Amino acid sequence: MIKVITYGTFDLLHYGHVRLLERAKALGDYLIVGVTADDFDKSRGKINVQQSLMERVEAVRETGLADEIIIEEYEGQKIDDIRRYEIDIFTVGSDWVGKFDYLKAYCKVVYLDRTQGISSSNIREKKQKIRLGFMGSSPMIDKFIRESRYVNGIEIAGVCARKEIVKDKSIYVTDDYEELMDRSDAVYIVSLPRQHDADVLKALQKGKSVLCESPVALSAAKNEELFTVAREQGCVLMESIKTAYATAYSRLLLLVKGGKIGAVYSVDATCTSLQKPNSDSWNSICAWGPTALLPVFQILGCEYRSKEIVSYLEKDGYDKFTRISFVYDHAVASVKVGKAVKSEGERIISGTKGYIYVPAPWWKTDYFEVRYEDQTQNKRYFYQLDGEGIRYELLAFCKSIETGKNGSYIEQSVSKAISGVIEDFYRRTDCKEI
Ligand code: C2G
Repeated sequence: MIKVITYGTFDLLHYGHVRLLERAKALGDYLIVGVTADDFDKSRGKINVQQSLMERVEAVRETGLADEIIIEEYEGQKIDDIRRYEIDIFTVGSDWVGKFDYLKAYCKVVYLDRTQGISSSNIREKKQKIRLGFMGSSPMIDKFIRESRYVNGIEIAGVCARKEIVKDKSIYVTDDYEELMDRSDAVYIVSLPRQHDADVLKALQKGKSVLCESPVALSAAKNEELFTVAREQGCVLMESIKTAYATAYSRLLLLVKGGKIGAVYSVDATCTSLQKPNSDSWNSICAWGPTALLPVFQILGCEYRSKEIVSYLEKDGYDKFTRISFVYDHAVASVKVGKAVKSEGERIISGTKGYIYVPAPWWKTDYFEVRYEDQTQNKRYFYQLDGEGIRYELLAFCKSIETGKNGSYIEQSVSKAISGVIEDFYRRTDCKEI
């Protein structure tokens, strides 16, 4: 019996894929098809895959061409599979010619002509594009513009900011927010925090979906009102904290929630970056507070018993450094944020079985360790992070707009709690100064 194997993403299965599978099948008596797992696709830069792994597996199964379907999850798995399944022939489309010659040491390698004129990315491109406008004179604008180019279906509508902010001179720049919104289907807002709620409301009232850099609003009530308006308008309102979209961050949350370190009794997070304050500066609690608070609220919840906000304030109320301590019914948390104080940007989650250590800069990490009393049990995790997580955040935003389903990785309760803490900072509630 001649056993053949081939691999692919098989997203939005089309006749190019089917023809490949038919010819692969004809090479032998038994065809194994390896469908790539989401994480594996992400690690090799394929972030725009529309269908879930199971949808893609089902589509391949429905062709009736595969005698067996396996999942391709890691680099180098092909060699393992060829040995394990005693494969005689590896085959793949001619767009890969030469790339798998190394497999000739294990089996015959056949490159089959790729079917011209069709591809999953062409099909994706045909989808309705989302014209995305960018609002705010912040260095984040350039990062988001650059990252939006990795997301199928985004068309850059323009930027409302000071001209010098936008490095790419081919992009339309205006100082008129109304005009920007008229050219856009959705906007990314990174104006000054005190402008956020007004900028968000204007966009929602014009029927534009919004991805707003956290905090969405400087009060819990205003935060809630904006999400209500979004629902009434049938628009998406998503909080932007890129850390939430880093694979390592979301995998860490799953491990914690799955009990990997036992009951969590403490969450500690520090975020600092020295920056000379100027008129456009975000203060420490707005610049870093949302990121530092995210793991606290996502792990311990938003119902804390008490908190204390201690800040090192300038005369104008600009906080150069702020520490926020929380007491929960069965846990404590502490976050330290600073734009004029430098510290170790680490995150530590302490539990009854062990703890998780995330090294600096934990907010754009691709790596963390689960550590135990018996150090031989320690585990290290690495998940590739491209673009600090921004492209995945933009992808989630676009998918939310296309599907009408909330694809945000940040619960609305967390968004509201973040706005609530910042509201108390400005009201000087639960606050002290040093
Ligand atoms: N294919 C084809 N004709 C097309 C499109 C795709 O013959 N018009 C072939 C590809 O060459 C590949 C298979 O169909 O052999 C699956 O294609 P994709 O789903 O795009 O996945 P790809 O990443 O190209 O798969 O590690 C090997 C890769 O996973 C190959």
